[in-house]
Amino acid sequence: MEEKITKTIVQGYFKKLIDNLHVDVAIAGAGPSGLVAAYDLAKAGKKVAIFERKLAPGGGTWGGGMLFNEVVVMEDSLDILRDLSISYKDAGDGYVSIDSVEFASGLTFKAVQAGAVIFNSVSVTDIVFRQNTVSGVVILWTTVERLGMHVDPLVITAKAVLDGTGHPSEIVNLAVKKAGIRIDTETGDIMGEKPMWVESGEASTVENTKRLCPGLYASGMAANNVSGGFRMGPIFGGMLMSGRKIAKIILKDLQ
Ligand code: 48F
Repeated sequence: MEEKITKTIVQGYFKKLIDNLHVDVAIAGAGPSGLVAAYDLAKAGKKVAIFERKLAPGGGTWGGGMLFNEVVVMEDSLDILRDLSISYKDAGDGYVSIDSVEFASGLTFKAVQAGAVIFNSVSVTDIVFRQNTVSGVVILWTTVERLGMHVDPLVITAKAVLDGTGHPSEIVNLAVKKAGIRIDTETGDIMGEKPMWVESGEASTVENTKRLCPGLYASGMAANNVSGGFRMGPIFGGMLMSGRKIAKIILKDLQ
């Protein structure tokens, strides 16, 4: 029995890994925007792999606001919640409230059920940059990254790479700083997130969601950081709509 269990885990994991060495879309970060994008892309028949640094996917959703585990969404993104079968309570004035544990687990479950594969505890540490196009991600176990061990990474090639890493926009940062890519922002560089202004941040998260250079896209707070949007705190409709918007853009580009 001991051998059977171990063999089943090892075979199952390595089958998943080998099946995903080349994907249509590689997503860095399993936050709300990355998970919605993964769900839509997988549902549309694309091969999608998400690489998430932490053990638990869900990004900044679990803790609600200041560890009070409720999140707020405006009614303009209710269609996405319904689509994902995530329940919500009317909070009046056009807002709804969601149990953040249901939110995080629902987004994760739906993305995986749609066919996206999540590799958790795996960090994206670099990009593949070929012929002026972002063509994949370089991955490493988070434990190896955190311990600073001198171990070479592995590579996943992809037709499109989505930066869903949240506030630090780590993948776009690599593209700009390491590959010297001029990205599609006012300055051609990362403009940096502005302080809290909820209405503006919610709107600009969706506006700033776009392709930044051949092969590279950003969603959620990564998109906002890159294009200099305001932050918005524990309201998540913009993240959901950003994920949906970037999935549409990527699908169009892959056609
Ligand atoms: O930050 P995060 O939840 O991304 P998001 O979709 O949503 C932002 C909101 O949660 C919140 C907010 C809105 O109200 O302000 O912050 O933009 O999730 C980002 C995920 O990416 C992972 C990180 O662990 C988190 O789960 N991540 C970050 N860098 C890497 C990474 C990396 N280099 N490789 C893999 N995963």
